[in-house]
Amino acid sequence: MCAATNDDGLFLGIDSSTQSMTGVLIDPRGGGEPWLLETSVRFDDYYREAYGIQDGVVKRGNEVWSNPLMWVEALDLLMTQLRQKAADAGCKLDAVKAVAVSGQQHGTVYLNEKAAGALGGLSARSTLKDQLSGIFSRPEAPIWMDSSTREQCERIERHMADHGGLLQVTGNRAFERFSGPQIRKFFERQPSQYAATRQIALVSSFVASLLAGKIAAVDATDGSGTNLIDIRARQWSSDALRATADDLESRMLPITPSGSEVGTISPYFSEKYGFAGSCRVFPGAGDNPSSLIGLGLVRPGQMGISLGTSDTLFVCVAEPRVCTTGEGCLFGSPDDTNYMALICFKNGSLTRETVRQQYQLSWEEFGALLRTTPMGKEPGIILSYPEPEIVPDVPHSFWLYHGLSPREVGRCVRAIVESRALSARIHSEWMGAKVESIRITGGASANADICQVFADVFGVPVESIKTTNSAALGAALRACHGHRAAEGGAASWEEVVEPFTRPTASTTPSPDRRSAYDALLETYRAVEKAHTAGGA
Ligand code: XUL
Repeated sequence: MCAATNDDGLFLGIDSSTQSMTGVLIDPRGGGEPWLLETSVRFDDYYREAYGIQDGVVKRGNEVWSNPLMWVEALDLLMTQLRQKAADAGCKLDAVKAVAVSGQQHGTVYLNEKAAGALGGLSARSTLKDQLSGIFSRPEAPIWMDSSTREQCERIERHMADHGGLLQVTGNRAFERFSGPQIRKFFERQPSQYAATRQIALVSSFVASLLAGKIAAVDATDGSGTNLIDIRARQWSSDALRATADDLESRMLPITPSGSEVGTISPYFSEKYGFAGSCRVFPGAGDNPSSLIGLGLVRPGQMGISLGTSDTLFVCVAEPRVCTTGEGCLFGSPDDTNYMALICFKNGSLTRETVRQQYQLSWEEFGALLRTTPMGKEPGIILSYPEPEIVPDVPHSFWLYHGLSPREVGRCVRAIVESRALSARIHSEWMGAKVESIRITGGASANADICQVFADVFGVPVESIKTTNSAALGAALRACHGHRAAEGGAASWEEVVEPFTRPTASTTPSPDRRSAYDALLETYRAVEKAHTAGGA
């Protein structure tokens, strides 16, 4: 039951991810057990036909996009669900003091000259969708799964070679999924639509704009996933903007610290869903940076792993150390001081899901096979790239079985999970982190057998927290921290995150398996190197 009165205050985080939109409402001063309420809209359940999506996206070859109008529609539905669930728990949305957004990183939303007026004039008598369908200069939003911009990446890198180098300036080499190369492709291929684009938002800043009823600034964490930012100054780099498209500076919104308020919530949400007019809106941040906060990783050296549509591994770092092998990323942390080093494997849940479906297993059966199949003297390896992969750089999809046959069901289940964990360990070596424990999140982290493999491969305890929606929780905690700072309270990040990020389960590594995995690590490294150009 919600313990908040209107004076105590609740905080809301909204995560707009690839496959769903999730809201997490928290009551930080509830006393006793920290209280949170979660609700989600899974896009395929409602919008599959209307927007032609599968798993939240549309694919054509290596182009992958989603539909920003679908996100607009989903926000109304999420708010309806949230109001109901909050009422069931005995509280009202007028107790929400502040809201912040988390969004899948790198995706871009193209707005025309009508957008600002339409956002500012929303009427609660109609829906968001009906009022905002005309604000896009491009109906699609290319997203992080798109890998179609290799040429644009090369052009941007070439231009930046004379201007300090893209990696050194922005903290990242040109990645096909990053916003800059995507914008460049749009500018090159659809010049008249580019000309009709007044502003370019990121997924997170777009959803924050809906909430604030005005076009919201981009926060430095999501800005650092664009290849357009000066990572140390946490501001747009004019050289990178010039390397990307003409007149881009006038189309990008200002960069703002994650902790500075965008404004108050639009009257649309107050009238329709009962939010107080004073409810603060904080900027949108990337989903991985939000997860960093949502997992409580506010001290340099702490590591998190998210097992979702993509698998990501990230570490909170004090210095902006770039990855010279070109496979890792560097983003700002939403604490506005530290940074986060990250690697992103595009083929996350799809690899586990493909194996599960291939043998028609339920998740319980998958977990049982993982538990009961012994490691064996010569464990098998599966290189699994159902989609072109980011890390290592694999331009064309393929599967490879090494030392086992697809007929060996139990060994394949074990190999698919082990191989993903070994890959995570190898490709995070550049971060140089001395890890004492790992916080794990994302859908697959609910599976204790999968957590055990990660604990054994890394040789450290793997801890999970109360929710697997760490990105939305991170947004809610950012809202809480930002609100307290705006009210003149000097809450430390540790204080804000601690009650919600205490480990609720911890998986201890087995010392015997750790040494077996040390040996298997080298076999995996060799197999990957032999079969992929970008192998370790
Ligand atoms: C990170 C990345 C993905 C997206 C989707 O660089 O591309 O993790 O943020 O969640």
